[in-house]
Amino acid sequence: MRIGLVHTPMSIVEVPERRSFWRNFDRQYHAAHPGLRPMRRALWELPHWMHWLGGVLVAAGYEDLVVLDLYSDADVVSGLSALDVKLVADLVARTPCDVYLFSPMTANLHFAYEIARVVKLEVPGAVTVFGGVIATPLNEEVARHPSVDYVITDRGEIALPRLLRALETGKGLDKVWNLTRADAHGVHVAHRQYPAVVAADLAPPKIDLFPAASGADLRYLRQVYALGCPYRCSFCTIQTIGARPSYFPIERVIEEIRSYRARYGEHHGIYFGDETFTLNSDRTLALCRALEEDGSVHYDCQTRVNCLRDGEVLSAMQASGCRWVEVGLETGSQASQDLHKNRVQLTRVEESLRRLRDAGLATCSFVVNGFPEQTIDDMYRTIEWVCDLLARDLLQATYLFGLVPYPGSAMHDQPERFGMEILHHDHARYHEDLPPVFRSAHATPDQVYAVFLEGVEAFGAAMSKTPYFGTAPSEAADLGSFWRGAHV
Ligand code: B12
Ligand code: SF4
Repeated sequence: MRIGLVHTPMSIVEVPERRSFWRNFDRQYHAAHPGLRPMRRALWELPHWMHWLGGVLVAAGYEDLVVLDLYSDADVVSGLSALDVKLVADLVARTPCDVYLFSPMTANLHFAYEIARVVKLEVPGAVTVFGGVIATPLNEEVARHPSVDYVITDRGEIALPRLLRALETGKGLDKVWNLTRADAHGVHVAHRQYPAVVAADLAPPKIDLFPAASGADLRYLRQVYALGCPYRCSFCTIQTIGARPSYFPIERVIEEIRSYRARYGEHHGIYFGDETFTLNSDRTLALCRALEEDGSVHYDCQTRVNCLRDGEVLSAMQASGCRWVEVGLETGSQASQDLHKNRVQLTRVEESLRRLRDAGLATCSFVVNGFPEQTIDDMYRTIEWVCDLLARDLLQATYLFGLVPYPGSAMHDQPERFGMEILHHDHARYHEDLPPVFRSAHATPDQVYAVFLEGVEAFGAAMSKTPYFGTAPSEAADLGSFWRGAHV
């Protein structure tokens, strides 16, 4: 059985204010990452789910795997929803498979449908299977799409090989769990769930899915130490990965890093994909010790600002090669923190950021514009606050995104609880660089978007500062084409 893994492209939203934002963001990033090479094409990172489930498939005896990369081909998409169907059809026709796997996000679900439609035309008889962060909460809707045969909800490690076996043998489809499918009689949802496979029991990833030359298209290599997050932020949709972090053995983490670098480039840094890298000090310290001993790894990670109080952990991170820490600040309003992001005390943020900086760690924040309980003035206050943190070198860089109530998030499922009126379900416009898809009592989508654009401009200007860590690349330096395009 030949299995195609489809890397669905993202739409392109041109926001002129983003140009200098990303340019200055990138200068800060390069300064903190000496030796970083610009990406040849913006693949950004390897699609993790493919390597992860690819490993599971190989372990189950399905070795004939092929990637259809429509993501890094700059010509496939123009604008929000125009897909070059001919290019897609050519690729699909050149890559006939028995089964095609899709893992779209919300904002590119429409592209995945369109590609599945082309698959059905070009390779009659091929089966399409959807899974992941949007197919899970919208399982019934996705299964009803005429070009989708099966939806696997939640974790896919057990369900996917069982589905493939049932398709191969023509038997036992009704015994596959985590499965949704539609036929002339309606939608059928399996009523049972497989347990999540603990990290230590997972098959090793299939490293070599992409050609080695794709290493030139990557910003970094993603590695997971712990999968899962115990917090419940109202806007987050990580329900597919579980609430209780499950840790990979440290030897396996180091081994995977070596294997990925051996294929895609020894120069690559690592991005630790753990939602909260510093959640458990003992665990983090154990990994840092192993990384320091190895001595060849430099890495980025992300965490929550309330999980940064242990000075020993911060020193160990610095000593083990950590160069860049991303923290979710989201908003400068304590009332919003309490509503959407439990356990973050704004009065302690500066202290945590100072501790990071003084430990020698560059810090970048995630900021979200447009929480529904906020007035326009509240939103401006967040922007001023973050600009001030940047100016005082407590932050080296920041992201800014518009709030999107993604299906699967608490906000989407109970908008009234948050004072939101969701205006439409055109998911192509569920995009963090576009006007909000909801209205609140305090602001219209246009008003919120105007603040967002000003925020992008203000943050871009604030990031033009001289870097606190490292040296900014010269104006003439080739940073690649990353900052010229859209990145959401
Ligand atoms: C890696 C990652 C990225 C990477 C790569 C994404 C990619 N296309 O490969 C990058 C950095 C590019 C990225 C960007 C963005 N991302 Co992102 N990203 C993630 C992240 C952190 C990890 C995904 C992952 O690898 N998880 C580990 C794997 C094992 O879990 P998994 O993907 O859920 O897969 C399991 C199951 O879901 C299932 N499964 C998944 N796919 C499939 C497919 C089939 C066929 C089957 C059977 C099963 C199956 O089986 C897997 C194993 O159990 C997630 C958060 C998270 N922790 O999941 C956000 C997440 C997916 N991203 C998100 C968002 C919003 C974005 C951005 C729009 C953010 C932004 N403002 O820039 C951009 C999109 C930009 C772009 N141009 O692509 C949201 C998605 C929201 C949504 N519901 O649509 C998430 C969930 C984060 C969040 N907190 O809400 N992202
Ligand atoms: S936003 Fe981060 S901390 Fe909050 S639930 Fe999602 S992964 Fe966890």
